[in-house]
Amino acid sequence: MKLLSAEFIKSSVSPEQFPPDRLPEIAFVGRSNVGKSSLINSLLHRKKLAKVSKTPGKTRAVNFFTVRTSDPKLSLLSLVDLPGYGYAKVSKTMRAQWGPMIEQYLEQRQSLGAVILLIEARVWMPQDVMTVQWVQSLGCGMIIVLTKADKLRQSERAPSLAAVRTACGLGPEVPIVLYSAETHEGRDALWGEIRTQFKT
Ligand SMILES: Nc1nc2c(ncn2[C@@H]2O[C@H](COP(=O)(O)OP(=O)(O)OP(=O)(O)O)[C@@H](O)[C@H]2O)c(=O)[nH]1
Ligand SMILES: [Mg+2]
Repeated sequence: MKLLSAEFIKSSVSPEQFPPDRLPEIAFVGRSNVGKSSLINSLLHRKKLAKVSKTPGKTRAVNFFTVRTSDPKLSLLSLVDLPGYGYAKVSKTMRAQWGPMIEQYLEQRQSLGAVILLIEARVWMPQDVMTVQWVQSLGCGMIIVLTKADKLRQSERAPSLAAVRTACGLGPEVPIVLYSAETHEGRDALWGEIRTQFKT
């Protein structure tokens, strides 16, 4: 599969601003700083399409990207970078706005074909487990990505995968991909899973 183009479409701070619900869509969900924006850049072979930051809470809006690929099943797609959850330092008002916006997006977006749920390998938390269970209840395709795989020792890789599968009560049908946005490990595997899981 070849990437033909990738472009930023718009940034929305409320559901009324979301672009039309037309293209098959993939959403990236996970805690602040887990690596959502970095993963989007890595998947798209771009360095700065989605804004990355060391400071958690960088992505404060819902950002939409449009991607064309040579794969007939994934020829025209929308990718959505959601703000991270669980970052304590943002103001209460902001958190009160984000939570419902993310929930509303995930529950109401008709064209949502798959959710990529990011969890940082080794440092996952109870909130991640709850999010996995909630996303599963939405009924769209779900792929778990364990991020920052470059920080794991070889001996930690298999146990990290197994620990997340057990903690989240995931059956073998839910794919978990180890990914590093630094080395791009997992990129082909993740595109393969997107192709398989995508509900059109
Ligand atoms: N070592 C390593 N660092 C990573 C990786 N992916 C992301 N990071 C770093 O983690 C930090 C956060 O990355 P972002 O991509 O901005 O995370 P995010 O989930 O979009 O964060 P918010 O927008 O705040 O929700 C940055 O300092 C990245 O460089 C990875 O695969 N390996
Ligand atoms: Mg981000």
